[in-house]
Amino acid sequence: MSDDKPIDPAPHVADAFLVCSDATATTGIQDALTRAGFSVLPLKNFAALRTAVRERTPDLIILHANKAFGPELALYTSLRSVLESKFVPLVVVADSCPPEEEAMALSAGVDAVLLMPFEPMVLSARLHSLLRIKALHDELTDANTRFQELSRIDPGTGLYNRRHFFERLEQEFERVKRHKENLSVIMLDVDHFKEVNDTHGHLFGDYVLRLLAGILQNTSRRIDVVARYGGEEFAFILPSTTIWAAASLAERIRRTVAESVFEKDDARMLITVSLGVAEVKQCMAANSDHIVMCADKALLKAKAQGRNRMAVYGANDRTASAPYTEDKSSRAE
Ligand code: GH3
Ligand code: MG
Ligand code: MG
Repeated sequence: MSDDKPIDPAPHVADAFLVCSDATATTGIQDALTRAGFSVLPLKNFAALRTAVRERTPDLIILHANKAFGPELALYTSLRSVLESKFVPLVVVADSCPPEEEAMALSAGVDAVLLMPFEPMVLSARLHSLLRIKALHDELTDANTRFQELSRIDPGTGLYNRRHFFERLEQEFERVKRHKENLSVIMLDVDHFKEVNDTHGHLFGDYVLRLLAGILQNTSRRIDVVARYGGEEFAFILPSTTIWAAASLAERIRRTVAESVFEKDDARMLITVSLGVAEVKQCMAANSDHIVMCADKALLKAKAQGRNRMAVYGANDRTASAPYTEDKSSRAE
């Protein structure tokens, strides 16, 4: 193992945490690891390892066991919960290890057991083989995370999709039930959107929806969830928001959209939107679907009253905002 020659480290390949209470063994293992290209952080015991792992995640954890390590094993394998989804190979380097103990260690989650004295070349090869598995695992985890993110996003607008909308609404609904807070929802539908497609084609229609999505995102607050519900319909979750604050936001959105010009090349259009607002307590919503139904009813009211307006569920019709003075509904220019 360790010899007197100065250590000639290989190019850095990975970070290893080495847990070893014996100074001589630490030096021997650390030398071999350094020659194999590892940066090594020596640690005296499990408590030190636990603290170090909370600060940064190593690529590999090596545990030196100079006596029966069975009783300690549960402590080390419990680290998996601290590391969460990250895969960090756990290797035991043991002075001796009866087959039953080796089998138990591998079953408990240890990835390799190596016996002392080890051949540095074999140690290096074993650790590199574990790193290859780790690299594959990390790639898979990253791809999975990217996939999870993409599965929540509407590709046409970059906003959250309907699936994410309902997941979040469910969570917010549970929170409201526990903490008795306000929770409002806005449903928005573009007025006479068919005319946009009919006048300038579907590609321009897609472009208008993308631009509109940006306006909706910029007009709402960071804590709000803005989603494309489907087609030319959008939905907002407004946590900790009273019905009147939600109505005021809906009115601001209505006005901002009506004042925006949607243009590309020779195509130029103004559009308007209708919005329905509902609040959980006000509509006595029993579940997340119910609050969407209430906001939908308010939206229908806004449409029936002439479009380009917002309406509040449960309030009388006078609470619907006055229509925008100039009628710009989907008018081609
Ligand atoms: P209303 O004021 O009653 O809502 O009228 P509307 O024309 O907006 O409603 P309608 O439901 O009749 O038409 C909606 C249109 O939205 C028809 C559909 O082709 C169009 N649409 C839905 N999704 C998209 C999309 O992703 N891109 C484009 N370009 N058009 C879309
Ligand atoms: Mg619609
Ligand atoms: Mg519409």
